Amino acid sequence: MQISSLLSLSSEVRDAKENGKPVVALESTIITHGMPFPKNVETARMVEQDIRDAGAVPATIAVLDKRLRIGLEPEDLDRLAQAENVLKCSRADLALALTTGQPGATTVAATMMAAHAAEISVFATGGIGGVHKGAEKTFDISADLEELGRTPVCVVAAGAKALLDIPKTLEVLETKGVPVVGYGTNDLPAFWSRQSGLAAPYRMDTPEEIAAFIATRALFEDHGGVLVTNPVPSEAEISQEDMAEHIDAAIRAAEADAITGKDVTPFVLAKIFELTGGRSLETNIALVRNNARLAAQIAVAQVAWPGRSTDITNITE
Ligand code: PSU
Ligand code: MN
Repeated sequence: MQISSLLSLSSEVRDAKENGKPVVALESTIITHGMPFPKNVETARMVEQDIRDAGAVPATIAVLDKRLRIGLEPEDLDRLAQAENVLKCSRADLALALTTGQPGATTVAATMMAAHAAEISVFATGGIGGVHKGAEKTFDISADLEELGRTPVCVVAAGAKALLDIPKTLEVLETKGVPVVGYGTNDLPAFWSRQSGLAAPYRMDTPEEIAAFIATRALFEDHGGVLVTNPVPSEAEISQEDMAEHIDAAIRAAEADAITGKDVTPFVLAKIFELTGGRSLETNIALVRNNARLAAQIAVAQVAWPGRSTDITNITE
């Protein structure tokens, strides 16, 4: 049996694959565990359309009926967004949802695995998981970082949320050999805010430059992922000072309720939405759409780059 026997492509993705059109992967945990209904499904639809408008094809990834779905038909997206027993699937959980038949939403880590299996190399999301504040005590480090270190997919995100320990997250990414690119910025974006106050390790200013960089990196075996951080549009930004107290309160609430493991991120996100009275949700929507547009531009630019060739007989001096 091969991984391809588990995949089901949407009609749109199948057509794109057959005709060599650029495809952008999208995760589904943001739909089921990251945003409340009905904003979650409205956003998912808008994000898919943003990708089409930029000349690429969206592939929202999830597990339904024991199939790893690469692209969801509109009725499946609605079904997923309203289902109540959805398993949050990271690397550890993906095969479980595929075996039991429980619907599964994919995190950044699991979406990278699925995208790679379907030969999709660009993926747009909101924010990645990272090293949580207090990780020196809790050891809470997202499997997303491990996946970025091993799976060759370019993830476009708005940086790391300030509920994470951003300096430690950067250190782990460096250890795992993940290039972190600031798109049009020298300062690493911090999700709701355009700036974290930390330097972005690299800066690139065009989708073409990013596509060329990915193609060069792909010439090496086991090169792993690339993280492109794209600042939220200024008009939707919330300053770090404005967010700080809400983040602290949300983390304290998680501690008080003894939330651990994979429940931490969804719990803290829901608490922050509640505390900001929906303002953080509007920012979240704006930045995901912005990332989808950039990911589509990168996927379009990649068409100019031929795939990896392992023929070493044509080595030149
Ligand atoms: N950060 C966000 N929104 C999200 C997530 C993270 O701003 O929806 C989701 C993503 O799916 C990410 C996952 O991959 O949470 C990370 O979860 P954990 O920290 O449990 O690895
Ligand atoms: Mn965790």
